[in-house]
Amino acid sequence: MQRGITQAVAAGCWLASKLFGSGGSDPNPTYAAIQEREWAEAERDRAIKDLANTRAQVTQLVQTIQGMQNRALQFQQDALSAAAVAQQRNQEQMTAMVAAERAANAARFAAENAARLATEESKNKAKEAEAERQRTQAAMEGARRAVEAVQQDAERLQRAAEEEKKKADEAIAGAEAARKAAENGVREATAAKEDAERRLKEGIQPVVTPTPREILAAQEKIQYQENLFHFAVAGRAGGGKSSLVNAFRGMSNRAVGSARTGVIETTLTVGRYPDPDERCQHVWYDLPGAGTMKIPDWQYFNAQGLYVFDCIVVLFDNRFTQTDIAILLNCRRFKIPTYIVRSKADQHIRNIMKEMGYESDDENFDRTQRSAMYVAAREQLVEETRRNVKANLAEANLPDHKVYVVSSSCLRTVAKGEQSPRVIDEINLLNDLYMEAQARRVRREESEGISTSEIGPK
Ligand SMILES: Nc1nc2c(ncn2[C@@H]2O[C@H](COP(=O)(O)OP(=O)(O)OP(=O)(O)O)[C@@H](O)[C@H]2O)c(=O)[nH]1
Ligand SMILES: [Mg+2]
Repeated sequence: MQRGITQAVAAGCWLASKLFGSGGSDPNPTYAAIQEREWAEAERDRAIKDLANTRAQVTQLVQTIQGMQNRALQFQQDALSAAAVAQQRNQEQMTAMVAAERAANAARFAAENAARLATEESKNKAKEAEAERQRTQAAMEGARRAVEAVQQDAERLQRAAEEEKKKADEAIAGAEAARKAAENGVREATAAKEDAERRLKEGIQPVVTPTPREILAAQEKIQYQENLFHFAVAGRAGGGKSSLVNAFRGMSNRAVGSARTGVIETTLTVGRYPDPDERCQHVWYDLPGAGTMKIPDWQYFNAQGLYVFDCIVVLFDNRFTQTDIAILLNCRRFKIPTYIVRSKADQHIRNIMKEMGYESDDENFDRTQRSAMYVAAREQLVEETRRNVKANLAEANLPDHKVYVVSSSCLRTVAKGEQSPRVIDEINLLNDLYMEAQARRVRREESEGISTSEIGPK
């Protein structure tokens, strides 16, 4: 625009200069010059006009440009403001972004850290897991070896057990054989025992005959003297033998020099007790009890050397037994005078009275009733005793024999020459024994001259 205006002005000026010359006027212009001049002037006016128009246009343009510039400026300012705002926002966004980035970085760092820690932890855990796995594997290996060892042990034990079982079976078989052999032995022994008992019952004497040497030894043992009469009291253990010997000698069981007595197996060796009355020349022998574990029944006679005594009192307490029968059979074989005596009559009578209903502390029983009962009990005792012994003797094929029922206390009283209201057979027994001794003395005097070495079974 500016350049157009300038060119229009320059063209008008050139035209004017052409028409009017520079500095000098033609005093007689021609018509052509006048027309040219007028054309130039018209051109000049038109150019001026154009110039004015152009100037107006330029002004308008300038204004428009200014308006546009203003608007552009405004736009620019707005843009600047917007840019500032945008920049502000951008700044804020940047700040936010920076913060976000920082946060992201922090988060990433934290995440990385956590991841690293987690990785380390997982690595550690993996290591621990590996160590644990190795430990477990080692433990499993140990357990497997232990199981193998146990299995081997079990197999070994099984083999040992089988071996032991085999041995045990063999031992059982051996034991069974031994048991059968033992049973056979027992059967044979029982048969032999039964045979011996049967033979005893049938009166067959045991085939045990003492030699002259044994007889002499037995005589020496009891200090046998030809001028003395040797009484032995034999029988089952606890029957009252020692008490009877003491009673024969007129002594109580507690007296000094008396034979020892008691409720358990008391007399274990033969006791020699001379009668206190030297005139009668009796010697009493207290024997150990028969039928104990130490000496069986059938050995008793020979074991105690009973074959050397002049007279044997077979004493029993409650039952007349096979033991007593065995002694009697041997006495018969050796022709030794025997006296069957039942002891403890006082005790047995008391027991029978109790069975009859008597109670010692019962006031309903007066003296007369008590005496009557005592007599009845005594009769019962004597009668039952004799009947029982008789039956047993008969069963053993022995001849009937008198039975003396005595109590040691009463016998002691009588032996001392005193009287007793409770006498049963005590006086008879003493008399018969003395008579026996007397008869032997007579026999000895008749057979004077027979040497001691010839004394043997009578
Ligand atoms: N009531 C009463 N008891 C008697 C009688 N005889 C003996 N006793 C008692 O019976 C028990 C045994 O008497 P002992 O004389 O030792 O009998 P034992 O036969 O010599 O005994 P062992 O030597 O062991 O074989 C003792 O407590 C005596 O007091 C009796 O006639 N009447
Ligand atoms: Mg005794």
